[in-house]
Parts: sequence; C-alpha cells; structure tokens
Amino acid sequence: METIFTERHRLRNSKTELFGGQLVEPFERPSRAEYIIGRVREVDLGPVSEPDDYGMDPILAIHDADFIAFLQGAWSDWQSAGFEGEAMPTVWPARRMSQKIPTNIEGRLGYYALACETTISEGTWEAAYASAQVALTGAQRLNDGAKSVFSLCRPPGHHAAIDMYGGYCFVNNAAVAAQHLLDTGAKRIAILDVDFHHGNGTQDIFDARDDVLFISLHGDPMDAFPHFLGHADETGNGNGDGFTINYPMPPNTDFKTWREALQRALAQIADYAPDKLIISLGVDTFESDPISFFKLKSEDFTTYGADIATLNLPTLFVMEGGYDIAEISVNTINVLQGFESAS
Ligand code: OKP
Ligand code: ZN
Repeated sequence: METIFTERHRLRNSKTELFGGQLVEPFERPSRAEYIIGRVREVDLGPVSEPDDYGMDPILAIHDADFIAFLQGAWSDWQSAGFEGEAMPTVWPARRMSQKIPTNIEGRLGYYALACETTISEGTWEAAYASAQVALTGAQRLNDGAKSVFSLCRPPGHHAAIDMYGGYCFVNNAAVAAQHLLDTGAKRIAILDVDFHHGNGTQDIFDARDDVLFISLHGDPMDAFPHFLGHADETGNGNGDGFTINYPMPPNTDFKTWREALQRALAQIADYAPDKLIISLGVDTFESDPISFFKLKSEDFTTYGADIATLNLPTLFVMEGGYDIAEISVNTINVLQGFESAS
C-alpha cells in the first residue's frame, strides 16, 4: 500500500494544550507522524510519496470561506494584538447570544472554535493545508486505480466542521477527500470513522446529504469529547435522513463489543454500495491511549483491518488520532497490513 506523507506536518508544532486546567505539551505532536512513517518504512508497507498541490478550491468546497480566511490570519492577528502565548479563545457565542461574527481576534477565535484545548500557533495553517493535500492526493490515487492508499495526515481533521475548528483539527481532511471523489465521478462515498472520538465535523458537513454515508464508532458523548454530538438518535436531516449512523459506546468497551458495532457498520456500508470508502483512522481506541477509554489490543487492529477488507471497496485510509506514542505506529500499520492480507 502506498503512503502519502509530507514533512510539512512539522509546521504544526504548538507548545501548549489546555488539559486538566494546565497548559501541557500537546498530545497531538509532531512525533506522532514520525513514529508512524518510521513504522511504514520498517515493515516496508510500500512506497512513500509526497502530496501533489490541489490548491484552495477543494478546501473551499467543504469549508466556509470566512472560516478559512480566519484560520489563515489567526496567528498573525493574535500576534498583532500583542499577546505572548499561543492563540486560544476565552469567550463563545453561547445560548441566546448574538451570532454576529466579531472583528476582534479574541471574538473571532470564540466564534470559530468548538473547543479551546487546541491553540493556534505559527505554521498551523500551513500544516493544515498540507494535511488536506495529503488526503486529496490519496483520493486521486484511488481514481487512478489504486485499491487502497494511506494518507498520513497530520494535523487530523474529523472534528473540523463547516466553520469550526477544535479537537486538534482545522481542515476536515476526510471530507475534503470525499468531495474530491464526488467531483471526479463518484456517485456515493462512505466514510467510516473508527477514531475513538466522534467525528462531529464530518457529520456536520454531510448532515443533510445522501451522497455521503457517515458512520462513526466512538466513546459515548455523555462521557467523551466532543460531548455535544455523536448520539445514536442523530441520523441526518433533510435529504441526509438515514445517512448518518452513530455507534456510541461506554467506558471500557472491549474489542468484542466494538467489533459487533463494526460488523453492523460494514453491513450498512455494503447496503449503501458506495463507489469508494474512506476510513477516518484513529487508533486512540487502544487500551493504553492516554486520553481515551476503549480496550482494544494491538492484535485487534490487524483483525479489524481484515474485516474492513471484506467490503472489497477502493479504500482511502486518512490518519486521525492516537496518542500513546510508543504504540500508535504499530497499531496503525496493523490495520493497514490486516486490510492488505485480506484483500
Ligand atoms: C482528537 B481526535 C479528554 C480531553 C480531550 C480533546 C481530544 C481531541 C481528540 N479529557 N481533548 O479525535 O483524536
Ligand atoms: Zn480521537
């Protein structure tokens, strides 16, 4: 399997995350991608290629233009305001307040943020842009006939909504890839999100559409980030009614239970008969992940990679989360090798 990767992910290198009331080193850090690409090379998964540049249009096909302009300018606006730390919101347009977009950078941060753990710092936009290009290049490889591709995206994307960032995400890489496939001939795309956290951004983007089936397996939002989306009764709206499916699961969910949900999801994807499949691949379902609460073991990732291959669909794997630095690389590549061994 070919991997698409760029060192430009390193431009996303913030120094702080608000966690447990303290500013800590971010869990979403450059070494994550370095571990994963190291393992890709160690097991000789396949060639590693640089992304092509598809420009801004595919990003603006998913995201609100003023939101993207905000991301592009946020770091410079924050610095111009004279602040010394990294950019983070402290105020939101909460219930019954005005939704007018402020001109001031502190107001704009609150308007466009869905969470405040994720600071914006120098290079953040450039890395987010490059990450989307990694996803787009992987998608185009499927158009060119590849059976499967690994887009080693960083920063991740599945929490980024039409006009919101947070949860370490800025541009929704999987959604941008899905739209590219639709714009180049596909009629239906399925996105299966196996990251521990609910893919609220992807759900938001495709909420009212029937050309993308979105299915997510995740920690129940009653207990887990992002807390305010991902319940089982969210099934899509308008034309999209029935094309969003959520499988929230409780703390300590083990592989047996998780795999039962996966099998149901795979049957639903088969029924939908998509042209192509995108996996939002987060490996934070691992038992030792520092910020999650499922109990998957390393060998389980191989098993479920093989399960996904039974769909026999052209498949793009888009990297999302996974934070136990020592083992994310093994677990990620286990999914890809499990998939290949069953293909
Ligand atoms: C990004 B991805 C836990 C706080 C969680 C943000 C998590 C973002 C996850 N106490 N903070 O989906 O892996
Ligand atoms: Zn996650």
